Amino acid sequence: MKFAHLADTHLGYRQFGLIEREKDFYEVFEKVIDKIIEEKVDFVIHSGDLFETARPSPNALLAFQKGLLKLKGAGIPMYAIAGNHDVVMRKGAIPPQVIFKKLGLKVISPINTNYMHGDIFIAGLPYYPSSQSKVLKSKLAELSKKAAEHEKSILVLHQGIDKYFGYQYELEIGDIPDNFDYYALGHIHKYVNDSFGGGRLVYPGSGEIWKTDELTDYNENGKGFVLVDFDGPKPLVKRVKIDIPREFIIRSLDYNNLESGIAGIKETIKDFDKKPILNLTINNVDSDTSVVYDIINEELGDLALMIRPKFNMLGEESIDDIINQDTGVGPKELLVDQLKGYGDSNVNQLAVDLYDFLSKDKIDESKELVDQFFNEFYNKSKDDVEFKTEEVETEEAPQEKSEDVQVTFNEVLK
Ligand SMILES: [Mn+2]
Repeated sequence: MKFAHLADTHLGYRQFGLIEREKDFYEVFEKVIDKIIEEKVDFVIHSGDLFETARPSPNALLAFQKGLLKLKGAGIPMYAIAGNHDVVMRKGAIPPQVIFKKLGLKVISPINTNYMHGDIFIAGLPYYPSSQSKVLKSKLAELSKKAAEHEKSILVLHQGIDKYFGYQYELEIGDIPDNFDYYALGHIHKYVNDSFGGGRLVYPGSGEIWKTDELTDYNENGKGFVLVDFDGPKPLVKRVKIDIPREFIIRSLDYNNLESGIAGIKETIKDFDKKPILNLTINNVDSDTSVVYDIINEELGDLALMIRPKFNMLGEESIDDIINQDTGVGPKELLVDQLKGYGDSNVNQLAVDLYDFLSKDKIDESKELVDQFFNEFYNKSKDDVEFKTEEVETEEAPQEKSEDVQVTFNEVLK
């Protein structure tokens, strides 16, 4: 028995508001499906964040339908859970995956937590926010008991785990039952393949570069999915890399050598099939930034899909410079010094930015900054926060089930 495991395809995501980027995500998904069919697997598992939003556009729905029908034509079923992006965190909300049940998609939900594929027990749960981790843990214990009755079992989840995602997680590694043979995880966009219990725990990573902070992992591991050979005593995991349609280029340029810097970039990107995204930092700028932007745009605008410039003015210290400094006695310097022992540069930058804003009483800017940070690094939106207060009632009060909305929800998921 062989299966494919993928996650975080985020269909419908229009990165930077560009239709080209939306198409890139569809293109990668199609390549993944074609490769899966070529590999003649027995089934596919999708571990959540199938779509970018809980209300996908017709284009996103069609992109998935196309893939699902191809799989169906090849006789390959897909098992899927909802991720944090697939569901509006509101009472009675249903994920878009449900639409595809009539086309054969096997949706794993709180109502329908498990399936048998031959003699393989496939169980899972959709994403639970951290405010619900108590409920999540008790449901995991139930699934673990059921799994004990089967020879081979798979647990499908879309959660952050402290061991792999230190900033924000709903589960600690010790919370996860250890009697499954394969842990099909989603949520973390980088590739993780770890030994856990008697089996393997895998995050296949996202299909495309969803945030630019995924570039480090992309350069190391690429993007793609995994194939799992489930016949032996332990699952054998093989990563399949799928080329993403366009490159992301990150460069630092010096204002004083702008011309040669631009020439170097032109040389790098001139033969690319698709126009890349350029993330440029221009240091020592001694002129109006709009003038520098015009030069860059004129030289590179036609060769790039998008240019994202950052300007550091001459004599102005960048956050990186400040964090790297050894000397200094002011409160800000002390803060920066303290942060050195803390290895996460994103959090360091947030702390320094907040210090700057708050010491100037910029309260609104600080709130905005924190919102942005959570959105970028924790995949959290305001919808999630609203959910926390409501969902506690839904899960813990059984009488909620008598509500019309909840009945509809249950029936659709059955
Ligand atoms: Mn995701």
